[in-house]
Amino acid sequence: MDTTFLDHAELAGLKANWGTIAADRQELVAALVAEGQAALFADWDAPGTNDAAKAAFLDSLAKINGNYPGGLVGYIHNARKLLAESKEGANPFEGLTPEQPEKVDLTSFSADFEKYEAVGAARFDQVGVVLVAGGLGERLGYNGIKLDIAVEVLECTSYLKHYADNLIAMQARSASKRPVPFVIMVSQDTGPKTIESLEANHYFGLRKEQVFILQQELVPAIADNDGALALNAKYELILKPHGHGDIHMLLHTSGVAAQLKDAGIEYLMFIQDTNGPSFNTLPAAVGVSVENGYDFNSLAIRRKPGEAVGGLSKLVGNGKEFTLNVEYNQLDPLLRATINPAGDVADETGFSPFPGNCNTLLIKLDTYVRILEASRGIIAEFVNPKYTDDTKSAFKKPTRLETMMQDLPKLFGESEKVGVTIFDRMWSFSPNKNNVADAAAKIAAGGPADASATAENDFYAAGRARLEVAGMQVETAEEKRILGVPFTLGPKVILRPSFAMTLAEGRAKVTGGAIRGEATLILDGADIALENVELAGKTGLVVKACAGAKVTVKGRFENAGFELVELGADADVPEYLKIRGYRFENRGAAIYEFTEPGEYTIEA
Ligand code: UGB
Repeated sequence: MDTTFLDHAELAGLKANWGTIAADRQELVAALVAEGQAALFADWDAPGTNDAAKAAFLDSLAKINGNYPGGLVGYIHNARKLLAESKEGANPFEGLTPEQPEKVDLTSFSADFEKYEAVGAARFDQVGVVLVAGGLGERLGYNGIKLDIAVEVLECTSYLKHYADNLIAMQARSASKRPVPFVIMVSQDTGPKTIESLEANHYFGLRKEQVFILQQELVPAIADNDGALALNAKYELILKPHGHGDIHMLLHTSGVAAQLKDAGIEYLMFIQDTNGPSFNTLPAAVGVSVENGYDFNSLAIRRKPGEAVGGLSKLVGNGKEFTLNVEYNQLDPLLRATINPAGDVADETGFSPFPGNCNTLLIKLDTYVRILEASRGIIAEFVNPKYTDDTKSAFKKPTRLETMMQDLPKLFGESEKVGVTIFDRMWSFSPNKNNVADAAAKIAAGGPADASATAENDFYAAGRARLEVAGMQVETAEEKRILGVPFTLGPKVILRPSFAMTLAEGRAKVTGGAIRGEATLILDGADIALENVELAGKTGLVVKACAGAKVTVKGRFENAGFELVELGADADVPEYLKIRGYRFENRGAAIYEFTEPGEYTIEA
């Protein structure tokens, strides 16, 4: 190797240490110096001083080099190119005008909805689920991993258990009974606790082999437009998160995407860590993708102008058109520059004309693997430096390359088809992202709260909707503000996925009946049938039936049920309660559990 570069005065320390550096590390250092990164190695201490720190520094460089397709040199090249574009003020939407994307509207439970559900439900064993869970709940004020938070506090089901329950329910319904692959992307921040949670709970009934944990790594921060890697201190890089788009790189580099394709999986459904309703939409979304030949199906809601979800649009111009998420911070300027000088505002429907991205994505695996191979999984990186002034020659603080998972269609050509499926918000999108104070402020400003209480509220609302479709009479209780966040007091309905994954299943299992006010109904089991069941007041009824237990429930139940207890802002309670401001107390709900196969009747 040519080591003349070591003769530079600033590299005298490195030169003195050179003989102690392993050959592969020497190669990497030389490559970095050739890329203008000599500052990383300037002023090294003499051998014998800080040797452990030097070794750790080289280890960290080697690790990052191995993780990123194209290595550190590739990362620096990508950074330089993107930073040059950013400096020029290149507009990524130059010449493009937003139009309506191709979309299927499933905001009501129409015959079409059920047709799509039937198509999707027949393919449960051809679907894998990818959960991106590398983010910390900083906005939420929760110290653990978000997957451990309870999606509801009647039974305190964590998001992770809720997702696992859905996978198990999909498996139970498929002809092949093949385990549904479950890919979880974690980060250094969330990985250990995610694994701990899975192991402590015996993988929530999943097989360990069906769960693929992929860990995203941090990327180096960049100090200037030349792509100089930034140091925190001598021998220590500044590292930052690369974004949820890492999932594509990891599915490629791990070989998992190709492996699942070879195993016969046809679609991957990508979901976020705390969007509980994702599985409500899965059967119909799969049906839509199959029927319409979508390679990429973005699940969406009617977006409120200004809300922090991207807008889905077809961008047309420069002889091309492609359907993309325009991230929430870019939508307003794009609209102002093109079709509406007023920017991100409502149309006559009261919503943004552009459907809001739930970031629940259904991707056809065949197409996906092809795109991953061509791109090595590096999907539409971008950079967003904060410059010190208009000359754009220096940054306020080091920046880094980022990537978002919804940007995959940026790599699509004419033959790939992108569509949008719009669902009712309660049914499809109720993330748990904000602490109570921020949620209350968002509500006061007229926006969605996206908080623990609203996520739980929508969980029950989806249960009520399923009962209503099944023909049960549902009378909703009043809405209350708890610490400024709205919560409907009832009925609180949890229909576990074991009971129903499609509207048709609910319809087949529920006949007549009524549920009103603050009543609670929890059903968990494949073979439970309700015949003219009535629950009024605060009555609570919980029925759980193991596989092979066939339970028929009849009559009018009356008991003291579950009572909501408000906790106040300063209550000394665990964080999962603090982030919602209430808990439930069982004051005498009827609870039936059948743990042996057989035929049972519960008659009030
Ligand atoms: N995530 C990771 O796994 N790794 C990371 O490095 C970062 C995040 P945020 P964001 O649904 O409301 C997205 O931070 O990025 C996971 C869409 O871009 O909650 O602000 C993380 O664990 C936006 O269009 O969201 O915005 C979580 O599961 C809109 O749809 C997920 O990525 C918005 O989500 C999202 O991370 C939304």
